[in-house]
Amino acid sequence: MNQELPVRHRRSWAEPYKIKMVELLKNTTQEERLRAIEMAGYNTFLLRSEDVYIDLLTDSGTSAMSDVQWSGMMLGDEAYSGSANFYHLEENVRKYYGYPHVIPTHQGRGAEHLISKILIKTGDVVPGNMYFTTTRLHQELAGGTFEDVIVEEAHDPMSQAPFKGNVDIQKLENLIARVGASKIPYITIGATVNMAGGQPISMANMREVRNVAQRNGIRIILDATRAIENAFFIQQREEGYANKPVADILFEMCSLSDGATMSGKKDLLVNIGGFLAMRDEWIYNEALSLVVVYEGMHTYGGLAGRDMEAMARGIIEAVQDNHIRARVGQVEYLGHKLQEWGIPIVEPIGGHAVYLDAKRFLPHLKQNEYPAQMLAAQLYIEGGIRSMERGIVSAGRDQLTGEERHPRLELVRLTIPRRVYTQAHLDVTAEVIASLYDRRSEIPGLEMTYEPRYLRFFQARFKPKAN
Ligand code: PM9
Repeated sequence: MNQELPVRHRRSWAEPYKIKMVELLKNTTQEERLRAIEMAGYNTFLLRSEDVYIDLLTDSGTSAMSDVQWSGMMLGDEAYSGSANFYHLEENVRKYYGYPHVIPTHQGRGAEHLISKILIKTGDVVPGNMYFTTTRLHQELAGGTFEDVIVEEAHDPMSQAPFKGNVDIQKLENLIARVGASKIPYITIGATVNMAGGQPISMANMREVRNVAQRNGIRIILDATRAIENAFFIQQREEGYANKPVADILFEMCSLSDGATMSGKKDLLVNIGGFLAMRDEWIYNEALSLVVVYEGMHTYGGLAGRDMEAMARGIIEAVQDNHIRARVGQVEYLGHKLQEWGIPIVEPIGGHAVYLDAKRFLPHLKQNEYPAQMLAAQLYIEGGIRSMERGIVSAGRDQLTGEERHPRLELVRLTIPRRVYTQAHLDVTAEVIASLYDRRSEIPGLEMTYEPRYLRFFQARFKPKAN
């Protein structure tokens, strides 16, 4: 936007908010950070947050809530059942996402757990536009196998395709022909696609998937975690949507699915919360039975009334065009800076994060030396910046063979929390990355010293390999 104009004639976007309360940050020395990362087994998840200067680990639950959301927290109706805040949440999910039935859950994976248990039988296959860690694990624990049907461009960090989150329709049709529609309880559609670099799916592609699914009697479950960011990309890039509000695009996207799992900790600007939403009465009744076992009554699902109120109010703020433009604009600001300096990142720049391409950043390391894991650790040592590995460690092991999966993307995610950091923080981040890039050839690989059974990236430990 506006990039071609001389700077003085540009009209830049600015954040549509001002700051009322701040949290002070601690500066640490490089020696202190080296000690901290060693204690954390070279895993940024295991650092103490007080030892971090700029925290780009995740945008999950790390957003700054507005005064309107915080005042809503004081109106928490903490009744065991029938909380007024639940009904407010239900009303806003119906209005903006369009699903008639809503069950709150403590966060996104609570919703994934319920839908996987309800719909998947042993031996089933669940296609999707690239795996997500918790989503795939719940599908596997329910007896299913995940099959990736994303377009090939998604695996290429340099492809400039505008919708790298699209489903490859041919791959989907081949899969249905191979295993049979009766073995496919639903298709998971991620919007945006986190593991591909925050890449969007187009409305046209969602419509095509819908047609294939309807022809074969297969449901579609949308992972709506960052669907508002996806709707923004549709507005910016897809023909026919330039003049549509993001809220309308979101509603149309959801209309092409049968239900959704949601982590409110991302798009919806809250520190905790999620929901499962659906059209089908039968699924709703099953979810009503199961939610009381795993989350709590269906009118709170593991959340306090105040959390549901904050999420209900967050929905309204999150779908505003000026909010989402500034949110994605911040991510693009950091990405453009790194591009200008020739630092290898996933392109086009994603919606919630900039992803460093560790394969090109550290070409001297093999994938089984965990280059992205080490790059994330080095970023912390260099400048106190916390990021997250999204490569071989996150991909884990094949459930049948026990072998490590080797994803084509080996990435470090610099995730921007919503409404938290300023442009100056992003400048510092880019500068730290640039100085690390200058001494990249000195960076050694890692070996794993502890591997947990599930979702190993959260708690695995490593040590540098001797040269
Ligand atoms: N995403 C993230 O940092 C949280 C930690 S990593 C497991 O990106 C999608 C697309 C997500 C997601 C979490 C969940 C699970 C589902 N889908 O963390 O359980 O990005 O609320 O949501 C993280 P919860």
